[in-house]
Amino acid sequence: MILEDCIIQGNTANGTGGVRLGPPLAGPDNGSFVSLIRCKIIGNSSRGFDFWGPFPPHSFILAAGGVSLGNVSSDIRDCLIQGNTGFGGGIVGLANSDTSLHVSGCTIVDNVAVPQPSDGDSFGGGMVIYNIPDMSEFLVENSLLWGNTADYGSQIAIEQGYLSVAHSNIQGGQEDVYLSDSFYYTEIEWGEGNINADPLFAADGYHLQRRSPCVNAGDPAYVPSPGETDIDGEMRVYGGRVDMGADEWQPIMIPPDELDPAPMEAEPIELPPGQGIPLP
Ligand SMILES: [Ca+2]
Repeated sequence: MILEDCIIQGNTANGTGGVRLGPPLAGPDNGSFVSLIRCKIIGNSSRGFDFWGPFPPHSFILAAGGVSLGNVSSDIRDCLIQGNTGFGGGIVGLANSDTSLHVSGCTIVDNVAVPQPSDGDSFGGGMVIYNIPDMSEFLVENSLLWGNTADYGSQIAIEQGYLSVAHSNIQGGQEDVYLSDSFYYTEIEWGEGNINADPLFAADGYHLQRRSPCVNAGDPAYVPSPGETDIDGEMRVYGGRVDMGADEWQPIMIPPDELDPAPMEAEPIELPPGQGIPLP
C-alpha cells in the first residue's frame, strides 16, 4: 500500500493520532509493506495508547502522535512530520520479526513526547524504536530531526534494538540519543555524514533557507527514485547533491510566461569620435 501526497492533520485518537500501520498486536509480520511518500503529518495527538503493550517487564506504551508502525515494513520518504504529540511524538517503530523501517528524506520537527503513566517520564520526541536487531532493519538517512522534545531522547529514543543513522541532521548529535537502560540490547549505529547544526528553517518551521547547513549535505551518492520529488513536488536533487530533510532548497524560479513581455529598450549611447569604451 502507498499513501502518497496526503495531508493528515489535526486528528486526535485514543491510540495513534495520525497514521497507524500494521497489525493490532505485536504479532508476526504479515508480510505487508506500506510506503508513506510526500505526506504531511501535522499536529495530530494521541491521548491514550494502542494495544501493542505492555511488554513485560518494561511496560512501555507505544502510541505515536504522528506515525506508528507495528511489525510492518515501511518506507517513509520525503515526508514532513511536524508538531504531533503522543507517547512517542513523531514516529514509533516496532518490530519483532523480519521487517524493515526506512526513513529517507524526512523532516521530523517539533513533535512532543508525553509522559508514560508508569513513571512519568517521556521518551523519544522525534522517534521511538523498539525492534529486534537480528530480525529487522531500521534506518534513517538524509533526514532532519530538530526541535522535538522529551525527557529522554528528545530526537531519538531506542527502547530496544538497533537503529542506523546516516547523512542526517540530528539535534544534540549521538550523545542525545537515548538508549534504554533495561536489559534489552540497544544500539545506535552513527554512520557517515551526520551533523548537529541549526537547520535555519524558514518561518514555516521546515523549509530550508539558502544558507542552511542541510543544503547539499545528504548522501553524495544518493540517486532519486524515478519520479521522486521533494515535499513541494520540486526536484529532489538540486545543486548536484540531495539536501537533508523533506525540502530541497532551490532558488525561486519565475516561469517564462510570467516574465515581463516588454523589457525596456536601451537607449543607444552616442560617443564623440575617438572616445570609444576600452574593452577589457
Ligand atoms: Ca541540493
